[in-house]
Amino acid sequence: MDSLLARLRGGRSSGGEPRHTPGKRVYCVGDIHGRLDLLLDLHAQIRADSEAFGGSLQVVYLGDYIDRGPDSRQVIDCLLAAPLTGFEAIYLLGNHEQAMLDFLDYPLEAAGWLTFGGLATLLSYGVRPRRLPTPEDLPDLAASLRERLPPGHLEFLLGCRLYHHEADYYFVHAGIRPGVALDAQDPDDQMWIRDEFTESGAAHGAVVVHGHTISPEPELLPNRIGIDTGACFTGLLTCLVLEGESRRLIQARGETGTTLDYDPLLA
Ligand SMILES: [Mn+2]
Repeated sequence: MDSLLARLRGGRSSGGEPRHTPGKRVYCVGDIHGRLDLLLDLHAQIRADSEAFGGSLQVVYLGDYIDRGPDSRQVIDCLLAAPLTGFEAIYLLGNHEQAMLDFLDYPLEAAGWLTFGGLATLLSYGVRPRRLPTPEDLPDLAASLRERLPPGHLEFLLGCRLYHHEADYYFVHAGIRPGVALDAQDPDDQMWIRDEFTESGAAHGAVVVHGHTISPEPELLPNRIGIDTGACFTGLLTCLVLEGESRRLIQARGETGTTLDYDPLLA
């Protein structure tokens, strides 16, 4: 009955507006895609914004830290250094991180990664293919990447979580499959789903905060909040700030990105 009521209320478990845990402020960061410049700018803004807050602080990163932009390795280094002192940090897994992990284990089957941003990540780790990779080059490229991963990077990627559900909010990289319970979602949907989720007006039992599908402006809808503003292409990295019933945005703006490819269907 409770969950039925929550569904009817569009993600609110207790009536009224969706709210987060009392006494807590959450900063949720969208898809970074190798834009260290924007991440550093955003962290500085988050530090300044949170200075006077007396409650507990949390930062949730929505995944897609790597690929496309120029500084994938440096972004992971930055996250590993946990520069937001005093914050509980939650790192979610994006489809691009999963694609990199797949490439390390199965270079031939997962070669598609190189065509949707992975080449930029290889370069950031100092792996420089001498030519456009052919199938016979792939095992060596994966081995070189594994060799060059600094200590902690693989562990970081393997430690990323698929979702974080707290109070009236459910954080996930891509989204969820409408009609399936939040605790029964498929990892492929959580990392990859697109239109079936973004075009659904259904109440999901929590407000789903996600990245993955680029929109020029953040989308604050009754059933979901999308904050992938396409940092690597647009130079705009978005952070959603949740506290009680309030929602606001902080954004880092930089130069329009230069990337190795642009296929929004694969973002
Ligand atoms: Mn994605």
